[in-house]
Amino acid sequence: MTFPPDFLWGTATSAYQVEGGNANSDWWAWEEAGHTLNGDRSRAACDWWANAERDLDLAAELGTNAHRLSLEWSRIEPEPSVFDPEALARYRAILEGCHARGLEPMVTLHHFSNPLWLAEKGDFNSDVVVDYFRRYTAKVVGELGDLIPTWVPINEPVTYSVMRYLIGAFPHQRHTGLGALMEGLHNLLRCHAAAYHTIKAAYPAAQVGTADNLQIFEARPDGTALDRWWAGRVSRFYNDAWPDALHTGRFHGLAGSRRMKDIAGTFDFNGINYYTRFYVRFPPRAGFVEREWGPEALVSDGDYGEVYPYGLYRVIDRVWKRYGKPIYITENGVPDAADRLRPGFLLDHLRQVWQAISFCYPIMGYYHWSLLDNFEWERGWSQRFGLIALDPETQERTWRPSAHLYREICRSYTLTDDMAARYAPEMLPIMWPGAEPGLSSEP
Ligand code: IFM
Repeated sequence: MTFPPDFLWGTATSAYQVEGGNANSDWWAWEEAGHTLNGDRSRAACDWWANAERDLDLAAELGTNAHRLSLEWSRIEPEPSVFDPEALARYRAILEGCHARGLEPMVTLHHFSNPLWLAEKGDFNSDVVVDYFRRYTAKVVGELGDLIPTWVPINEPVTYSVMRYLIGAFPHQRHTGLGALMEGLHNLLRCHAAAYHTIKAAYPAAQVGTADNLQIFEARPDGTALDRWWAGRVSRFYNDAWPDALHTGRFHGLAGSRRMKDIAGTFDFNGINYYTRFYVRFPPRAGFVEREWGPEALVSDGDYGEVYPYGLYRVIDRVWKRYGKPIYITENGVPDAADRLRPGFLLDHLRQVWQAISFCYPIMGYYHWSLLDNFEWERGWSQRFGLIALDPETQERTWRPSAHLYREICRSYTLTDDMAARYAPEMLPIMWPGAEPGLSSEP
């Protein structure tokens, strides 16, 4: 299974999860207040603020040619309207480091973390956020724009809002509940549009898009008609509300829709962060989705979810049919400390991407989440998504078998039965039924 020669092979990280020491962020205060599993703290995380270059070297050794990273707003603007030249210089060095290693950067401006001062002003539940976000973006564009070909203003806005306002697992101020969620999403959309126009005014050729957490929501096979109806509602809100709004300029909330100025068409590509499938029942029990799966399902660490590769093909198809834009897989990965599932996960998800490309869906690149284990938000260090294992105490890095597999894939632009035979033999009958291992590598 061969990929196009201009395909982008990447890994993805986010600033707060890897940099360490982000004491001006609302997440730092949230950790201090004891809101993470086992009281875990990010502390030095993967030590990127001091030494991102060590891991960029690993990304290059992996054979990748792209990396998705984010900028930490609370470092760049530690106080309202005060920008830190040293932080900007450090990001310039990191971005130059990407280019020097042949890693094309995709940069996210907001990945779940806010400056504390902004949180105190009500962040996305206050109108002031839009102007602040526009100014922050303008500063980044002015200082770093020459190094950034591809931008994502906001990572996973719907997930972020659900985690804050409905589940309460992410830092939030006074505001929770559905009303606050809708208001927050509305302001996030305004921020996205402000960033899009700011970037495009300075760099018309830059590509600006989304990174939406798109999952499969469906009724269990033995579910009722009501379950199926509810699954459709949940999917339309969770998967479609944000990209639909950017596409049409109309935001469909839970209680009706409203037209928004200057947002229609403010994306050049769809970024898909795909992880799993959720079964949905009506009436919902806790929250609005269930964590359940069939008896055969492969389930990742901490019951994060089932491994459901075909779901990636399904979300690609949905996004292409709705929006017709180029597509990047901006995240895809699995928490799997023992690397029990990841090799097969990689092969089978990439097979879905290959199949979509073969059917002429415009998939431009794939960014595996994540390059190395990092701080997994409210679940702290309990979930290990890295191709490379990290011991946060010693900062020791160890290649998991799937890192070696990904290197073979990135270097050869292929998936072969021989790779499956060596890294994930259980995939042979699934991906190459009837094949004898090794045949595809014969001349
Ligand atoms: O670690 C997160 C990331 O920050 C956003 N997408 C999902 C990942 C795994 O949960």
